[in-house]
Amino acid sequence: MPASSDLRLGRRTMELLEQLARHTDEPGRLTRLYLSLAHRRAAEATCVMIEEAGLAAQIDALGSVAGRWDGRRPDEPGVIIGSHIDTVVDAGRFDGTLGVVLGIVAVEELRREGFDPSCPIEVLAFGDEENARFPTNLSTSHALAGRYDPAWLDGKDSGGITLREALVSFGGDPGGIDALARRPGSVRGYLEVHIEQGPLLEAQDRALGIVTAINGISRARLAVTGEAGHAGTVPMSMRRDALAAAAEMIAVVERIGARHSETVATVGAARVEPGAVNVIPAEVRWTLDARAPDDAVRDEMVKAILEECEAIARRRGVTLAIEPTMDSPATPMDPHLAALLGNACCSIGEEPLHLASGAGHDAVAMAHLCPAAMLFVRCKGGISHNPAESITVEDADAAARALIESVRMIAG
Ligand code: HGY
Ligand code: MN
Ligand code: MN
Repeated sequence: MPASSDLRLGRRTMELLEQLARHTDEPGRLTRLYLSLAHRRAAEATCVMIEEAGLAAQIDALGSVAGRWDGRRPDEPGVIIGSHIDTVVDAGRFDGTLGVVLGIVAVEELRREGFDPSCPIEVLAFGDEENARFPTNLSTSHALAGRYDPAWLDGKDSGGITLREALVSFGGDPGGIDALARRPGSVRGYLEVHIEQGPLLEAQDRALGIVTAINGISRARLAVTGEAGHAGTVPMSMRRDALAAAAEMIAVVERIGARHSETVATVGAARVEPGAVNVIPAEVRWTLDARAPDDAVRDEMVKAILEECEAIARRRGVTLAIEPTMDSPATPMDPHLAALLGNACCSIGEEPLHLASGAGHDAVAMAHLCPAAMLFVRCKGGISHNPAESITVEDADAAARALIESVRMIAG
């Protein structure tokens, strides 16, 4: 399938992404956290886009948007095309949302061509993939896989609001979560298209990639507690400075994360209390994100980091509280579905690169329900989680055509 005439599919993709990028919680930059007002607006807009593509659509009990095309045999196991519309803080417009929009563009094009699928086709816009607001782990896609952890409802955001409270304010329904679980065997496959968020496709001059496996992720919230004091009067030897202790610990995270070429470890957020120029810091709350393709290596890395941090706390006379918030296993993609995606790429003349994903995705949760596979799209400089995130209209067009061919192969 050659490039669509004047890159129509790529342009349509960029147009829908532009519309969704307007829904932000922070004027001047794109921040759309789970269950925020911007998430509500984006979910409503996505619902309209899916309905305008000719599918029935609704916002589910957890705030995900689900569109459905019954096809010739509605009771057959169907295919789900999905990704997420929540974002990190100060995000790019492509992470997650690209995969939802390409699902919409694909069904629009297939319906325009008069395609009559042999099984249902669904488009899913998950709402909590970044887990950037609450201590959750892919909660909205895990719900479809029947693996929602009720404890997530009691998790609190930085403002002390529980997920349950935010869900009710959003218009969701904590009582409707169990009903979201799909019967095993009811979905024949999950396809997710996502920007690579890394530099390999660009380095190898490939537009598209096939994900072999998704790295495992450990996350935790940590709190170092020392003692506030006067910056001018307390001798250095008598301090229990929470920030100096945290700084030493953060250097440990970087050093141990760098030990293996395949491991990464990041402290993405830190908050100092009371946070005044002339007060010795009393408390520092910070986050840990540690990843590896091998779970045993990841567990060993996290254990080494926490042991050294606890030794620093003892030596400095401060306390260290550790709240694990995520343990997401390394997840291989389904080889058959991945091969089908690869054939679809080749059928449009785009030889794909096969690569692992350092980023987490809803496909990790969906792999518990059904065969899952991911198609990566080249992004400029591999930049992501950054407003400079970008793809070309040509690559968007290629991704749309590869996805359309994949759906034809599965549901033709
Ligand atoms: O953090 C991640 O890997 C993804 O962007 N949620
Ligand atoms: Mn993502
Ligand atoms: Mn992300």
